[in-house]
Parts: sequence; C-alpha cells; structure tokens
Amino acid sequence: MSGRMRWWAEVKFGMFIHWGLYSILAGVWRGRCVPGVGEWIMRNARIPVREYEKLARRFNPVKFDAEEWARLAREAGMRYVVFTAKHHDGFCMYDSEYTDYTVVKATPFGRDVLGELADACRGEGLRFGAYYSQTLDWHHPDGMGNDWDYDPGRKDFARYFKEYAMPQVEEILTKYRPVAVMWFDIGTPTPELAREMVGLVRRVSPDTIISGRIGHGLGDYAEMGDNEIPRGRVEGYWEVPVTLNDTWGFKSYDHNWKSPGRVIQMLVDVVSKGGNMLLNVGPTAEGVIPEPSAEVLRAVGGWLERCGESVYGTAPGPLDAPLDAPYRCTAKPGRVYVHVLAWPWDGELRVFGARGRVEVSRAYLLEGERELEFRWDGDDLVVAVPDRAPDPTDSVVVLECEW
Ligand code: FHN
Repeated sequence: MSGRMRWWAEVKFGMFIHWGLYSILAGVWRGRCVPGVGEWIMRNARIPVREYEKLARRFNPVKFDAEEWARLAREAGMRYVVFTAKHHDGFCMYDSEYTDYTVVKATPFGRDVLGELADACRGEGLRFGAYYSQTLDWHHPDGMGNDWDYDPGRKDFARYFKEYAMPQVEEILTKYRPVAVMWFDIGTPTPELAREMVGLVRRVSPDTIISGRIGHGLGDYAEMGDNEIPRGRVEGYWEVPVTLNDTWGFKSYDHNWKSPGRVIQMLVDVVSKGGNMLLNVGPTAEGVIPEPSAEVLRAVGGWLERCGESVYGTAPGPLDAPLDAPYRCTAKPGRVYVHVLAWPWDGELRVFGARGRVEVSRAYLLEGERELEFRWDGDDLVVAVPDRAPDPTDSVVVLECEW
C-alpha cells in the first residue's frame, strides 16, 4: 500500500461540501426554477458572467461557523472533508492572489472560508481536502465550458491551465498545507496537461492524494460516477461521491433527503465492496448546513459510534454477498462482520457459500455481544438469530474465524 493512501483506506467515510455563490440562487433564476443540480445554475440558465459576478456582493453568510461544520462531520463519523475551493463557476472560496473573484476580496463577508474550515477540520481530527475544478471554469475567458459569453474557438485552454489553474493549485497546497486530498473533477482534456498537474502536486505536496478525476488513470484512486455504487467488489482504491438529496449545491426546493437508514446501508455496501463514500452537504447562502442533512448525519454517526468497528479499517474480506442477499460483509483479520440489512423472519441468517472460506469458531451480535448458535448446511453457514432485529437498519453479526 502506498504510504499516502494508508489513512485514506482506513477511514471509509468523508464529507463533501459544495458551497459557493450558487447557494444564493438556490436553484431559482429570475423567478424560474432551473432544472438540474444547484451548482450548475450559471450554465443551465446561461447566466452571463457579468450578471453572475454580482452575486458576490450579496454573499454574506453570517451564520457560517467552520467549527460547527467540522463538529458535525466528526459527529457523523466522517474522517475527512473535501471542500469546493473553486467550482465550475470559477468563484474562489479561498484567498487567491491570482484573481479578485474570491470570497475574501469580492464579498462583504471578506473571510477566508476555506482557511477557517481547514483549521476547524484539523481541530476536530479530520483530514482536509480541497476540490478544484481544473477544466471547467465558466468565469475565466480561457477556461472550458462557457460558450454563452466567450467564443470557444478563441480560447487558449492550455494558457488558462498553466498560468491560472496550476498556480492556484500550488497556492492552495502551500497556503493551506497539509492538504490531504486534491479533488479534481470531470477529467483533464489531455494526458500531457494532467501529467503536469500531477507533477506539480507531487513536487509541492508529496503526501497529497490526487482524485481519479484528474483523468487518464493518473489519480491515486478511482472515482466512481456520481451516486454510482458498483454492483460488486472492485479491486484497488476507489471512492463514490454521493448526494444527500438530488443536488450538490443548495437548492431551496429539493427536499428529497435520503433517510439515515439508507445512508448507513449505502455506506456499508460501499465499504463491503472496497470503497470509500464521500457524502455531500450543500450549505445555504447564510452558511447553514440544512437541518434535514444535519439530522441524517447525526443519526448515521450514532450508528457508527456503536458499530464503527465493523466499518473503519475493514476490507471486503473472504465473503462476497450475492447481489440480492440481505446482508453485506466486511472483515478484519480474525473477524468477518455480517451486516444484516433485512432481518430474517424465520430466525435463521443464511450466509451463502461460506464453507471453505471461513473457519468459524464463534458468532455473536456486535451490539451487546450476545452469543449466537450456528450450523453448516451444505456450503452455507446458518446462524440462529433472535426474532427481532436489534437494529432495523443494520444489525451486525460478528463471525470470529480464520480466513
Ligand atoms: O459537475 C460536477 C458536479 O457539479 C459535482 O461537483 C460533482 C461531484 O462529484 N462532480 C461533477 C459531475 O460529476
């Protein structure tokens, strides 16, 4: 295992934060609800740069409290945070010397949001990472993606990349060090440019992990598609970014929150297949993480507090659950954790195809350590379980075993 990946492979669960000027619009432009994710509103409504820029004068998130956000992440059982330093709209949520289009210089708020958050996260024992949109920049005349203000034929993307994006990434890495992850997105148009960016990150901050969306296979881990959990186990390091509702940036009318149970089951599913889950929150323009998100996160944290041993520092282990099985498995040396996501009505938990893969010496419920009888039936291990699920979302049965 490469040294810089060690912590990342252990922690499993992180917080993604999408926050920027788009949170002011919250999905509405000129009285019209704009379909699509909130942070894409500039592009989806074709808002001219000169109009969109004016939002900066209205950005005054008086309720922003970096420590509260970091505490929430910790209480949720998350172990790292990735924050949008610059998203596709080009607005910098940190103090950049390469543009005035920043939260520090262009808003009445005038505070270095990223800096405050980085400090707060570290104070809570969390690793801090920065998201940086290296390819799409709808504000910069040479950035990619804005064809409503700028003529794509006249853009010099390589100039933008080398003279703006790379220096900004260098400044983030040095000014806010240590940056645990540089979370690039979308991919980079050419392998040459991607390689230059990777070289820069390695030179300036060798321990920083580079997300797979730098492209061309050059990242430290693979990034799955948004909300795309693979069907089965995937070898190597990987992560899936997940929304709590149907947007990354705040939308005032998106109330389609996932339940805590759903989030826990998704997390366990991801971890059982060898990945990390980066769960998003989209704070409001006032600087508040919407209460429904916070409630879900606290409930997930409560479960992790009790059952975290079956998640953190685990690996997929010797048993793969069939796709439609009502359980998922994680493992540590000497133990397999069977996460029962739908409790058997007949008192028998059947672990398929376990024979020959594990030598079980003991079975018990993780919470309360209640001993459970077990027997073999053909290739399956059958564990006698109580009538009622100890936890309706995920009751963990521990198998002490050789594997
Ligand atoms: O276009 C972005 C999107 O706004 C958001 O940041 C997600 C998060 O994974 N990444 C891109 C789409 O994949």
